[in-house]
Amino acid sequence: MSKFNLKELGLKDSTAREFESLYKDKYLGRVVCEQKNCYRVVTESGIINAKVSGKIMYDACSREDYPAVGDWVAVDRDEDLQGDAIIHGILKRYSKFSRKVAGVKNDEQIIAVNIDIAFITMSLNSNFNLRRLERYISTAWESGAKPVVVLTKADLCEDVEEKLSEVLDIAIGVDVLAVSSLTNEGIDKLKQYITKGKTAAFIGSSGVGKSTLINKLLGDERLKVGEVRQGDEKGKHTTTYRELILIPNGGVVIDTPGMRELHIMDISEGVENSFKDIEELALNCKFKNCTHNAEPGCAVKKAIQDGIISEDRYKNYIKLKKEAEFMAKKEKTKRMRDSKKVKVKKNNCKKGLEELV
Ligand SMILES: Nc1nc2c(ncn2[C@@H]2O[C@H](COP(=O)(O)OP(=O)(O)OP(=O)(O)O)[C@@H](O)[C@H]2O)c(=O)[nH]1
Ligand SMILES: [Mg+2]
Ligand SMILES: [Zn+2]
Repeated sequence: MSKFNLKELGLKDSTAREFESLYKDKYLGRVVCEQKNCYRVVTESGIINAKVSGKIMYDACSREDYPAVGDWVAVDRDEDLQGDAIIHGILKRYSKFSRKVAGVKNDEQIIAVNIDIAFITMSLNSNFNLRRLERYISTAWESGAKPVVVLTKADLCEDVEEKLSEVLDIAIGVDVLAVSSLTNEGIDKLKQYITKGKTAAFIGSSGVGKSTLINKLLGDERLKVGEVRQGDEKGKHTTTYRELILIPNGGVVIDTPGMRELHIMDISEGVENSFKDIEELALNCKFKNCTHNAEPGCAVKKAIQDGIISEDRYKNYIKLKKEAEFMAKKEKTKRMRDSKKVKVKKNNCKKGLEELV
């Protein structure tokens, strides 16, 4: 008898079809948690421990080639009584929210995959920052998930309406909610997004109340919630790993550890989507290649002068565009390097075979 219904766990028809065509003698499961190369995977029969196959490890060029929380995977068993099950393949991802690892390396860190909604959480007190929000929204658009802004701790804010309108001005085409886990304001609205079969991830800085909100949705205190520092109200990084949680009578949510900074990968398309207002204005510039600096007939500069868009928003747009372009170049070089690596691996295999014959 099945314990879990995979559709309720977010399984889409396309993924189910892909699995059936590729893996005849395997079981389908979803990664709920990952800790030091050890995965917890939910299948129809229950939750099991699993590891990746040697082939996945051998073929992997980067982090992207390993399973992440939210992934659908093909496992060899649906029980782990005789030891960890083996993950033999990762099904195609329909969305991926990732960032660049902090520091000089350009490695990618995957925050969540196969999510329908990215709840961008920001508190209405000291964590409130429109420029940071633009960065998160751009990344969310790039991820393929629908961004929804969740402004938390409404009970601690005296000018909710004003802040809401500031956010609505910059979050073009994005739903924005103000919520409070203390007074329950906005919680019903939030619940409407998390319906059966949908997957939503809570993403944002530490201490904004992501785990508290998920506990609200669960109706119990399952997730650990932490204090915030006195003074700047920064969180203490209470959640330390990503986890996928089934909401009774609802969909699936992913809790994520609070981020210090969101370093971006190549999110060029996401930036274009987030800053549609500026992109559209730029079409009216006199010169096609206008850099919106000092050219005559610049529609963007005029909009700034007329107060239609703020100078800060414009500056952030330029900054994000440059960062994304830089990362695009880096990623291109890496892809070329990886394809060479794959070729070398293939040649080595061939050589190995030839020597055997
Ligand atoms: N006043 C008020 N406090 C809240 C609200 N939501 C959360 N808090 C408090 O904020 C603190 C941090 O909450 P968490 O849920 O741990 O925050 P988090 O975003 O999960 O933080 P990390 O796990 O560190 O990323 C806790 O002390 C909560 O009680 C709210 O709506 N109003
Ligand atoms: Mg947390
Ligand atoms: Zn211009």
